[in-house]
Amino acid sequence: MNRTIMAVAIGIAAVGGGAVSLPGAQAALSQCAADHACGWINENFVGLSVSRDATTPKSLSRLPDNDAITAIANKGSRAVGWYTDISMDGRRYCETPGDSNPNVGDSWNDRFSSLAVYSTRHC
Ligand SMILES: [Ca+2]
Ligand SMILES: [Ca+2]
Repeated sequence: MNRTIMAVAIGIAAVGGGAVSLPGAQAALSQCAADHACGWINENFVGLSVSRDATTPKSLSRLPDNDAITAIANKGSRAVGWYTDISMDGRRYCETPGDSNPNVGDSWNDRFSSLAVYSTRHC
């Protein structure tokens, strides 16, 4: 146990300079409740913006923070599609149940505008 803690501490020190520490990131990911799909405006799950039940099919035609989402998680039981345009249009980033991504990357970052929770576990 002590060896594990030491290893984690060294890992954080090695990363250094990062905007967000690992303990902070874990706390932020936990902001997303069980059975929900969540999006954060900053990487490493900082700045929770949207949290939607992801156990029943539904859609959200406009995200509360348009073109701002950087980190996403799906703690629901169904696939979630994050769309680059409003009303489930444009390109789609698919998250299956249990997926999370602290930074969706340059081609998706700050582009999501709507989302859909599907009736299936895969998009
Ligand atoms: Ca962002
Ligand atoms: Ca967009």
